[in-house]
Amino acid sequence: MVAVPYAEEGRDAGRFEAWVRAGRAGTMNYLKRTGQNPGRDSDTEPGGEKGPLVRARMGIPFPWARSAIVCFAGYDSAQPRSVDLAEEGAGWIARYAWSGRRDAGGVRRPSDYHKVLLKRIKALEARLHTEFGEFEARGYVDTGPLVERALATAAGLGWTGKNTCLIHPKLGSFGFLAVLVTSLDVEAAQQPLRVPDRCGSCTRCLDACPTDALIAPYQMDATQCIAYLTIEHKGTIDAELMEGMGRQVLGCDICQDVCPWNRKSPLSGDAELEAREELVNPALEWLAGLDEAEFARQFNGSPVRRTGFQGLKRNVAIAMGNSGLRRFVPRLEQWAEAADEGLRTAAGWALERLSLKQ
Ligand code: B12
Ligand code: SF4
Ligand code: SF4
Repeated sequence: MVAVPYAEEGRDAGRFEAWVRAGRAGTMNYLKRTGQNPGRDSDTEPGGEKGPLVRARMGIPFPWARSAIVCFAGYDSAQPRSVDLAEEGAGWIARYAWSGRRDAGGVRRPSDYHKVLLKRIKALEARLHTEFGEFEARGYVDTGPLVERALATAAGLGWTGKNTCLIHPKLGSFGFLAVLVTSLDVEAAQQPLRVPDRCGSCTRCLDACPTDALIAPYQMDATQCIAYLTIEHKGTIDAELMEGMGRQVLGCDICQDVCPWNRKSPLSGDAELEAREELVNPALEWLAGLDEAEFARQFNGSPVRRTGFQGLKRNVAIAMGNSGLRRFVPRLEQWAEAADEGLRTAAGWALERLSLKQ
């Protein structure tokens, strides 16, 4: 639990503003909303309104806030890393998106950390109301108007690594953040100690990032990050970035998989966030062959849903181009005629790349 505004809020607000104004947020317009009209997109967009960025300071969206409870929920599992050798023709879906839970009949269904953790944050809020009575509160997992990693660092959960992830000294960085903003006061004596930066002279994440998205230690240009390209970016992907995307079809774990702080991170064992084995090193052929109904069956209620049916195919086409495997040519030829421009362009690029590799 940390009092808000926390001591380093001004510094963090400056970093966030500089990042957005430098264009690092790409098309993620929700990050650019301004204070005067939080419902609209940024003053950095043509026609947008001037004013402070809503997310930069807690006092803008939550003028009543006095404290925040920040939770870290580990999601590492006993599965391979994206940087390990994999079978020929395998793609990669990021670890956070593999999750599933068993229903009453024992069948594993997709689960999504947003929903799973929000339910827990709401349960925590209900318990606090029983103890402290009436107060204002809002719970968020990922989608709230706040910079969760900055808040988690202030709450003493870990440090911001050079890969920009929040690293917990014992649990590593494979963890989700969940926040409960409250109007409850915290005593000064209860303020958490900050965890010092333990990256030292290591630069593994910067060296391993295949698209050079980590432009400097602690700084990412999201427009070059594979997680952004495969999930957030709609339509056509810049051809210059496609080769670096390798076999990642949804999200990217590379800068965390090479991090020494994740070598011994404990396995989560969370029954609502179990790894769905079929999504670990998934065969590109399998993903390519999913029709819309099967896509919905596999991914409704899963974070994979966010990229959409066409988006996933586009990403698979790029991974096929990077595979060096000629057996994907017929599928790519079919996609090269697709109505969807993003998919068509990716398939055309992949065919060219495979022909160059002959
Ligand atoms: C937008 C977003 C993205 C974007 C941009 C990521 C980015 N680095 O900014 C994209 C789509 C690329 C992305 C990718 C991923 N994301 Co994301 N994302 C977010 C989101 C919604 C906002 C992040 C944001 O505000 N970015 C703006 C930058 C400026 O803020 P920041 O990254 O927190 O940066 C801080 C540091 O960089 C630091 N800083 C800046 N300069 C300097 C200089 C020094 C010297 C120091 C010490 C620090 C420092 O200060 C900044 C602000 O305080 C948050 C949820 C939220 N509401 O906060 C989740 C969140 C950050 N994402 C998360 C996850 C899990 C991921 C992925 C792992 C998913 C995946 N496997 O594909 C990757 C990780 C990639 C990476 N290396 O960060 C988790 C991170 C958990 C953790 N342990 O860190 C979050 C917190 C969601 C959650 N609730 O769990 N994400
Ligand atoms: S998630 Fe992947 S692309 Fe993004 S910074 Fe890390 S290694 Fe680079
Ligand atoms: S790989 Fe090294 S530099 Fe990067 S976050 Fe981990 S410890 Fe820090």
